Amino acid sequence: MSDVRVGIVGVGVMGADHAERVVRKTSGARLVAVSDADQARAEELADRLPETQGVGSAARHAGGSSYGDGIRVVEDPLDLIAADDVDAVILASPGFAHAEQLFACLEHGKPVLCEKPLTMDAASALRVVEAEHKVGRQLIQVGFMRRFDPEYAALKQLLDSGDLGRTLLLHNVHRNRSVPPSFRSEMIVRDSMVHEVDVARWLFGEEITRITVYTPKPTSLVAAGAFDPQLAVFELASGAMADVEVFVNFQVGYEVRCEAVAERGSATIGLGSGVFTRAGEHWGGAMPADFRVRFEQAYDLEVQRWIDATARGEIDGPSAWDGYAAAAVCEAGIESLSSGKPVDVALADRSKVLG
Ligand code: ISE
Repeated sequence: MSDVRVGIVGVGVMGADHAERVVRKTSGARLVAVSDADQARAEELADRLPETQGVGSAARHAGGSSYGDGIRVVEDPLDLIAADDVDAVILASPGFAHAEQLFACLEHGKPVLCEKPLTMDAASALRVVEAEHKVGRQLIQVGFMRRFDPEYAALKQLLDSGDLGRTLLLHNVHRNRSVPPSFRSEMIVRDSMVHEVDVARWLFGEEITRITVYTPKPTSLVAAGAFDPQLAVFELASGAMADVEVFVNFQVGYEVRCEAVAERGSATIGLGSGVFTRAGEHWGGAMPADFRVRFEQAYDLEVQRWIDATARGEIDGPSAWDGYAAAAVCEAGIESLSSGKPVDVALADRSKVLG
């Protein structure tokens, strides 16, 4: 079977990481084109990547030989999406560019793994869901990679088994070492907290109906006026609740934890209990520097399973609806961030939209 030929739009931190992943670690895939608003960055990446690609890909079956044709740099992302030699697209461009690029993927029938957020607001995300529905098959998978993390997957399995009874509460912690000054308070909701929004919907298997975002005393280590950390409470349709602390300038390292409280016990993941050392005058383990390190395995599994599903003409992960539902919660969250009040989530009726 021939490889899925992948094009990547946006090769900043995440897009470049995915490019390395497709080229070096993913079987059945070949990176053929990249595009970025910063052309020099795209060229530098294309030059840096090896010509021989893949783990068990056609290149390997052919004895590991190079295909001989390098990775093309395409100036206009819409040209990359339309290109005949691109079978599937990874969108790692900034969120504000997603809507137009997703519509182009749908128009050309291209399967797409779209980094979160799906789009910038609920209305445009719903238009994407409706447009995909018109195409008649699921082409969009959203990059909520935590669903592929072995720890999160084990937690989901445990909760779904019913061994602990019904799940009642989730307590989440989400800390980044630091973010650039351009990462505004709303982005903490839309780009960071959105992960817990998806985790809560996924673990409980139901929608979030209301969100309150509190703004505790801010850190003095970022520009005045930034709301960091934030504390949010999600209310779910059944009355279950989830809380999350998101603190993106924590200074120390990357830390993501989730504790589920159920009727007959609780379960916690993200304790980082890898190798524990006693050396010098320290004891303990290492903290990952950022999400690429902490969720490396999740990203690898996500992309491999997306490629395998693409080859079968399917998706295998969070859908456009999941991206839309998260966008609707974040929109309400951003409103709550400024009002300080609980805000109801306005979500379209799924059965009416998807039939
Ligand atoms: C980033 O975009 C991510 O997706 C990370 O998982 C998250 O921890 C970070 O806060 C976001 O900026």
